[in-house]
Amino acid sequence: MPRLLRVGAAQIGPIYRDDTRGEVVERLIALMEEAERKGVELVCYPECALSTFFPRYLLERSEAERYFEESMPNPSVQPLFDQARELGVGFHLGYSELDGGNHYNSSILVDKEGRIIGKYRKSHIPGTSEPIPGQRFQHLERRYFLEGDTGFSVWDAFGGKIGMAICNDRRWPETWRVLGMQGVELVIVGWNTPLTHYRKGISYSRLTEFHSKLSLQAGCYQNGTWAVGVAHCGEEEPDYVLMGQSMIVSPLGEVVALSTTLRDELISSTIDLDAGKEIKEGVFNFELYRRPELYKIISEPTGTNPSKG
Ligand code: ING
Repeated sequence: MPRLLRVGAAQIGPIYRDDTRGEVVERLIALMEEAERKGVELVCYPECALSTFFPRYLLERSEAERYFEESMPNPSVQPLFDQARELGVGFHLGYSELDGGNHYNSSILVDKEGRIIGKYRKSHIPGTSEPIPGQRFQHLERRYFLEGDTGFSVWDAFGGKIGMAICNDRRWPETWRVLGMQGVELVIVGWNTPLTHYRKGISYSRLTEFHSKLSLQAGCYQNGTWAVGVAHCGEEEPDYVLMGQSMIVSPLGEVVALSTTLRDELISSTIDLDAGKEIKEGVFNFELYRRPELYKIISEPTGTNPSKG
């Protein structure tokens, strides 16, 4: 009997600088209601799903603070938790977390009763902590967020083994392998990825969407896991466009659902959580084929060619 789970990627279009939490939560609830009508059991919202993607700005600390959640849930997002419990739908939510004075780029996994069953804090924080001179938009995640201290975990939930990653994490094979070693069957990863790379003139800007898809397809195939990738996307202000391409990817690396807009958009699929079994027992039978004694260098801080920064 296949272990079926109906999942949805609830892509969020532009959230403008002065949009209130209440306005955003209404949009999240509308997507959850659409998902429930389509039989979705687990709705996945993106990274930083409650506010504009503020790391593009150089802000005073007091201004930046307004984008952080001091508790989760809290009065602004409680309606989302209530609606989820009412509809019997679980969800994933990315948000900016303030915890004891520390600022993290975080995500939670919430069950169908509205209980938080897992929290993850983004490990790979891209961008810079100081603005790059002469650039109209910045990518100051390293100014606003600490590197996550949770590491990568897998939770027994929704009838399977669910893991979380956030945005830049998807680009690092270590993310996927650490989850894969824990038997992950579904990785949920939200993102805010500027279509025009935050460093001007970068050679790979033109490949932004390709590299996102490549990262998910490779991660899924090489670890025999499903992934729901979900974008916070669209033109959040003139000339600042975040990519979409929310997608659901199978353990064989196939894209089974793909968003086609840069707006609020739900894509969904009924996934078989056993679909990765054959490849995990075949090509990627870790116990039989892996050679960890040869891999030690990848747990070192840098390889033989440390980056010049
Ligand atoms: N955003 C981007 C991401 O990793 C980035 C940063 C963009 C890195 C393009 C490399 C290339 O998708 C976040 N929020 O991590």
